[in-house]
Amino acid sequence: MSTDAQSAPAARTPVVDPTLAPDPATLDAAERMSRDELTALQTERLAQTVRHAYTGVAHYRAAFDDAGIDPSDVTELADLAGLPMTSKEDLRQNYPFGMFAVPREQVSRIHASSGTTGRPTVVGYTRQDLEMWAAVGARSLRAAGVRPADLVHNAYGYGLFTGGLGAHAAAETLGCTVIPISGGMTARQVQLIGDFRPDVILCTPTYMLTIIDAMRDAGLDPRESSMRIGVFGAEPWTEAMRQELETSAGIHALDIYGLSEVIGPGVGCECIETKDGPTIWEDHFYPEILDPITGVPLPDGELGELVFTSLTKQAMPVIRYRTKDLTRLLPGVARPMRRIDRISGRTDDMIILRGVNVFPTQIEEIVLAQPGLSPHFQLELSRSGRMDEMTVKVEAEAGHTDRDSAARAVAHEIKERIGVTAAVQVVDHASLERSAGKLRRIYDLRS
Ligand code: DLL
Repeated sequence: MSTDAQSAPAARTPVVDPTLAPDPATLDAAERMSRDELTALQTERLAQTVRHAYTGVAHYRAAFDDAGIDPSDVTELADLAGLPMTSKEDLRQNYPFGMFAVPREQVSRIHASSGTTGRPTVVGYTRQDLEMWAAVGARSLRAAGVRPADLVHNAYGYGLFTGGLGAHAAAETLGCTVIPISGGMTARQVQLIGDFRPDVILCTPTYMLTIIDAMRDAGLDPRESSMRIGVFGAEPWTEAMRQELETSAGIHALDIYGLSEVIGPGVGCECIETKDGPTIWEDHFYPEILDPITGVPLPDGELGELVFTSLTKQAMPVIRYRTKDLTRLLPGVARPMRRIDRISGRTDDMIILRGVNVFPTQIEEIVLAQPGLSPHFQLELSRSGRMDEMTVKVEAEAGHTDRDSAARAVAHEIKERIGVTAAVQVVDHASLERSAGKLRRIYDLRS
């Protein structure tokens, strides 16, 4: 992926602040394993998972038989490369419960993606899966600097979305007090943050922007709030957004990664002492990076599509599930397990504008670096004749008047750094739709 590699965010040099690290005695045994011990555990669990998926799921049995693979052939991690991949489409075709590897009565919980296009993606969990999820979630929050007894304001949406209940169980398991506020009704959230004085907030990065704005609207200074840490995920965000959230709210902003098909929030999480991209909890989720076009595995360090094989899941094991998320695998720093770089985008969200690949995260970095502009922006795609056009609509900061020069500066940076011409409209403060969870960035008016 040479063009995307050029546009990938630069790898950060980790700034290690050991004073923020959790007490090593509180880490899970797997977080302290050597690479060799981890490899042995992964190998054993991979063989079990492959057998379980083959026996329990007709889809996997057919896919393995078609590829001429017997589960007993899988004896080492390198054998993964020969196994068939799984896509969201496979899950849709087996809607609703066809990917379950255990009888439905053994499934304790169902979640599902919102499914804006076509059927939703359904996922299931046994009791043991829910315990594993809560444990990796608790591990994630601890890595992010959350501590037992912290008061946690959980503004991820509750319901079929895995964010709310997933983060909830994680915080309870760590020993925190949880406020299950869910998303929306932002004025009320601001009121309760003032009254309850939480230490931690859990929500999407764009919803945190909404909360920050609402605090200011209420005449409050977000930097004066009780909150110390925010654990943000469920949508791509940038290093520039981290700076914005940290300075506007006076918090540490950490990146938590996950997806429903693999488990939910807590597939990996950033460590507060390094803030250098989510550490993947490799004892449960085995990551690979593939060339998104050819499907060929790429070495660590190269940018491509993230693919996961679950190693311990019972209800819905996944073999080489293609996430469509673009990133690269990096060596472990705060833990021996590998990290991923920030997700630079999803293959789904890649805009191809006159032959150039553009990701919303690239625009985010440019907008956030421009004085006088707020972090709220949208991308509108339209067609004039045979030409595709992109308009960046971005809000001016309250009181900022020189909109023309801000618009020109953003257009110039887009041309310089991405290589495409875009129209830039600086619109009124508070005129664009605010996020209540996962924000929609792209408005495609072409069809
Ligand atoms: O969004 C799970 C989650 C909830 C993660 C809360 C973190 C916090 P899904 O709805 O299945 O699950 O969406 C998964 O969201 O494939 C990515 O494209 C995106 N995503 C999740 N976390 C991040 C992140 C939840 N930290 C999809 N950075 C994934 C970038 C993320 N993208």
